[in-house]
Amino acid sequence: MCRVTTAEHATDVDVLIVGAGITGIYQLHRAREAGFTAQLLEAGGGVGGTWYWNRYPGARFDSESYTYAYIFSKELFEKWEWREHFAEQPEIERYLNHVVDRFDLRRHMRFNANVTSALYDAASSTWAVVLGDGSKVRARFLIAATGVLSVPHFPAVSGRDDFRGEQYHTGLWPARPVDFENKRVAVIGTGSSGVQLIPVIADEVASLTVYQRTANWCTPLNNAPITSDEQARLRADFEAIRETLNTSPHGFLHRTHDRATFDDSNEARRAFYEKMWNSPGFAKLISHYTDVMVDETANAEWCDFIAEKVRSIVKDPATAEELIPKDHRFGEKRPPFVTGYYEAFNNPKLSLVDLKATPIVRVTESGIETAAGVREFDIIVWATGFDFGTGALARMGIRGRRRLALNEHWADGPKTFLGVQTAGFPNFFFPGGPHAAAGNNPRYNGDQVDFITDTLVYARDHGYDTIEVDPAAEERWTDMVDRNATAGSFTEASYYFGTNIPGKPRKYLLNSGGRPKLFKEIDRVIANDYKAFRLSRSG
Ligand code: N01
Repeated sequence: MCRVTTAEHATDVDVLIVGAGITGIYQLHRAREAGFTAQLLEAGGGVGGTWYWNRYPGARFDSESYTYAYIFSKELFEKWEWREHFAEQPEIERYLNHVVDRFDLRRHMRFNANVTSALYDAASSTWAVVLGDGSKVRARFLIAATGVLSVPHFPAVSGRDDFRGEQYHTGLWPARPVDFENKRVAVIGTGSSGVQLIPVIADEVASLTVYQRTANWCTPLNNAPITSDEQARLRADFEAIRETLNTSPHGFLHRTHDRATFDDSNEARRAFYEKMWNSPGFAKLISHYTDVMVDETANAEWCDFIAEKVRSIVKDPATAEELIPKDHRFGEKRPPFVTGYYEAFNNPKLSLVDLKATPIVRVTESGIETAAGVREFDIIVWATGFDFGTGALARMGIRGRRRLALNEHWADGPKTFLGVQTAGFPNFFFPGGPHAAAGNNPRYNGDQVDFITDTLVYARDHGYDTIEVDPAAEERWTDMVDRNATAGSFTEASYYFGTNIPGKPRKYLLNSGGRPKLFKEIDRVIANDYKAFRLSRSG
């Protein structure tokens, strides 16, 4: 593959992957299997990506473990027995290390290898990549599997550096244990990370103050150990499970429901809501009434049911009211799934601060000052989210043709074809990045990795070494994403529109066409002999 003209531009590898998360590991495996030389660079000290950095107490899957895991190998699926339906971070990290070793991928990986710049050289059709330590790698293809939730966001609160106690971000959690025993702890943020962490540390701490700006529609995860009968059934059903995960619109095993909210009597609806409340994870979205996300009255009925549940669990009525969202409906933001979250507020050590009523003024040397006064702390946890979708790609110093910076090309928001390539940046791919997400992460990221690998193989088989998406194809896909952005349930209340990051363009960052649209477009590309791409030979 490495046809180059000068020694200066000789490639070190055919394929250079950035990121040892679930997508990068799979991309490395596929590239190796397809016969390319490959290397993977990872900024962290180990394997896992999101599941390496987010090691805060309570971090776990909210997709079923066996639906989030790799399904490319029957032997792997059979060999690895998940302990719980929704595995906790340490088990996930062990699993990903197991995969890396099982498929002999570690020798192609470099850790603590932070990419600081990546420059496309048009003469040789190669990428020159520079790392934080000054070392360089030249590759034919650059594949950034850098994830959507990999750049933690710290809000611009004054005095953050003045605090003399310990501070952590959930997305940058240290590998050593954090000792919460008898500490006065503040948690800022009540998204999926905050609400997972809070109940897990509640018993240890001396006091726990939860700083909430927006209440969330949390519903139970309903986790459980996987019994030996269930393990046997999972093994026996592997082919059917794989088929469903590879073809369903969301990449889950949950079945869709066939009834709308008001098809049922009040009594039947109440029983159905109880069933949903007790169902695992994302079943509450996928297996719900067909109109719950689209019909306002139907959505309000379900929200009333959740609010009633919160009031029945949380003993202090004022706290219960504060925990019930009043400014958005269920599904407008990504709903978190919880274990013992509402119950934790019955612990006298917990208190809730409503940041809409009393905003943070500043962080002091010893605590947090709000409009209501100062509270002192030993530990502050920032569970304040991420620069979603484009955050990591924007920080890698990527420059394409004529040294155009990716940040400039995307100044008004990402432009992509299938969420895998952008025009003007030949031989550069970004599976699992913006315009990709459509359900269970590893499933659509895996679709993209498969498509990218097949495209590289096609190019090699036809004697091409330069692959660049046609601007018209990019425009078509980007228009589709933007046009359908408001057709789903998410609104600008969600960070999926970039609204949590000051100055970020308000553009939809998921694939609003969903997985069916991705499948359809991939089929079209293949049927048209990859004409959506300009394929050429360098030199
Ligand atoms: O981040 P978030 P996250 N002052 O952005 C608040 C995945 N995930 O890390 O809503 C005060 O959801 C902010 O308040 P508001 C999952 O996809 C999965 O929790 O903007 N508060 C919000 O409460 C998830 O969606 C799992 O008003 C401020 C919180 O910080 C994604 O990661 C587990 C603030 C941020 O919530 C991100 O979740 C964990 C400020 N200035 C995460 N700025 C699984 O279960 C922000 N906030 C698999």
